[in-house]
Formats: sequence, structure tokens, C-alpha cells
Amino acid sequence: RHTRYPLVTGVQTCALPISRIKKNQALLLIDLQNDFVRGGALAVPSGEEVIAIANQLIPRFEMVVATQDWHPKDHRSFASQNPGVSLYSQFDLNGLPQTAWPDHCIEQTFGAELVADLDQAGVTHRIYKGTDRSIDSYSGFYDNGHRKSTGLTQLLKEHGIEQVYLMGLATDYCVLFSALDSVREGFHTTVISDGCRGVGLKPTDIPNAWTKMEHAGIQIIESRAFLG
Ligand code: VGL
Ligand code: ZN
Repeated sequence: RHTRYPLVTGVQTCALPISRIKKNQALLLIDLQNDFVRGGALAVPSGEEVIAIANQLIPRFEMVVATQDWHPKDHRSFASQNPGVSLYSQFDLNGLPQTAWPDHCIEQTFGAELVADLDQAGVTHRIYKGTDRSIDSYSGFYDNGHRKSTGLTQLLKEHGIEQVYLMGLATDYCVLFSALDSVREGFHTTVISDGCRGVGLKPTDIPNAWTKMEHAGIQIIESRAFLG
């Protein structure tokens, strides 16, 4: 008698019927990085709460793109690089309005890494942004001056993506500008509302961000509506 082996080896089992995984759709996870959650340098209130939602959504997508804020240590958006500019105040950076942030998401440091609890095996691509010290980049698609592309549009189009689902941090910055660029680039765009948390420097910032997204033709749904 000899041992019976499974007929098929090395094939990963899929917890979902294939029909539940949609082609032409990508999940965009915005800045789920250590510095934006509890204990981080620019912690978004309750930011860590969205990780569980990301982990539920990830298996439903064939393409999952994680963006990472990825700054050189002397990035000009940091208050520390602008003597006389106080933290969270507004200043002019090469002709663009800029908020003075604490030092955060410095390339190659722990703060810039994706949160460890995130199901990183399901992340198929990463996009790094904010790498040029002279300009900030809230959107995963373009810098704040819309001068340089990160290559995200091309990546999505190469994969035949027509519909983009977004969630992450922070509602009033990187989620807002990524979602606005996504529609502008021609993708059907949906933001998962409970998968986002905002900074809210002003109490109106987060509600205003949702209004702007709605007015731009972005669909806003809760994760349970997607997960069914
Ligand atoms: C972000 C402020 C500065 C964000 C990034 O991910 O929303 N906010 N850099
Ligand atoms: Zn940043």
C-alpha cells in the first residue's frame, strides 16, 4: 500500500465562489500605514479601526493596490522644515497651499510600513507617493499640483480596471483626493465609508470631504452593502 496524495497540489483554495470575485474592479487601500494609526506620528483618530474592514474586502478583489505616503526625511510638508511655521498651520509651498504636518511616513522607516495586521498577502501592488520633497501628494494618482503622475492610472488601465473601490486614511486628505482623481481619470469610483477615518483639523473638514465626493459623482457605500 502506498500513501495517497491529493490529485492536485499547490493550488490555493479560494474561500469564495469565483463569481464573487469581480474582474475589471480594483480595491485601492489608501495609506494604511503605522504613522496614521494609534501610536503613529500623524495618528488619524480611530484609524486602526479600518484594518478589519480592509481585511474583509481584500479577498473579494483580484487586484488590490496599497498606496503608501513615502517621504524623504526632509520633506517640505513637515513643519520641522519650515522655521516659523507652526504645526498644522497653512503656508505656501512653491505656490500651493500646504498644511504643516508633523514628520511622518519617512521612507524606509517603521512609520511608513503598512500596518502589520493588514492582510498583506492579498495586496498585489503598491504605489509610493510624496517622494519629491518639494511637493506634497495626497492623491495616489498625482501630486497636489497635478504635475506628475505616480503611474497608478496606467497600472489600473493595463489590468483592464473600470471600477475602483477605495477606502483608508485619511478621509479629508488622501482618500478625498485619490477618489476625486479616480473619477477624473475615468474610473467608476466607489468609496467604502466605514473603511475611512479623517483627520478633522476643522470640524467641518470630514463632512465637507464626503459632500465633495458625492458632488463629483463618487458612489459612497458601507462595506456591508458590498460584502452582502
Ligand atoms: C495624509 C496628511 C499628510 C493622508 C498624508 O494620508 O491623508 N495626510 N500626508
Ligand atoms: Zn504625508
